[in-house]
Amino acid sequence: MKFLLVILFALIAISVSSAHYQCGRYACLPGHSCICDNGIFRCVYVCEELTITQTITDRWVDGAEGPSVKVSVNVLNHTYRTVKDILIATDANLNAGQIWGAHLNGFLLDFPDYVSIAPGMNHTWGYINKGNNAAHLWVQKVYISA
Ligand SMILES: *[C@@H]1O[C@H](CO)[C@@H](O)[C@H](O)[C@H]1NC(C)=O
Ligand SMILES: CC(=O)N[C@H]1CO[C@H](CO)[C@@H](O)[C@@H]1O
Repeated sequence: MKFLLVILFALIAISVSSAHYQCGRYACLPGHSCICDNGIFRCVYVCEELTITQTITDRWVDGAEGPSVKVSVNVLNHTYRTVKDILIATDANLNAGQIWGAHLNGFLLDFPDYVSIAPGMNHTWGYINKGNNAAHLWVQKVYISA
């Protein structure tokens, strides 16, 4: 019985941690962005610091697979400081083999360690999505240096 309770609590802990995610000592709600500004963490609903612009550059229909789109994504730094450690979330089932310039881990995308975006500059990456539309993407986490 005690053993079962331990398992139950472990399962609750797992489900809570997948719904919320850690942002310094805060837990952000799904769909919010964690911003670490010079060591200060905060959860925001609209991430004005980084803007994601998606452009569909190609589309095709494969007999068995149906429609697909090729999407180019610009991540624009809207701050006056350099940003790095960017984590972008999606709710789409992207294929890790059909993404360039970013790395997929479950429903999160990150970038090689050397990627940082200077003020007013973009980081461009891309992916292929099933269907006729670009995937829903949002900023999950960003670090703004001092
Ligand atoms: C960054 O991306 C935006 C949106 O696609 C574009 O309007 C802008 O010209 C780009 N800026 C640079 C410096 O590439
Ligand atoms: C669109 C754009 O360039 N936004 C801001 C990005 O950062 C630069 C410089 O830090 C600002 O001047 C821009 O307004």
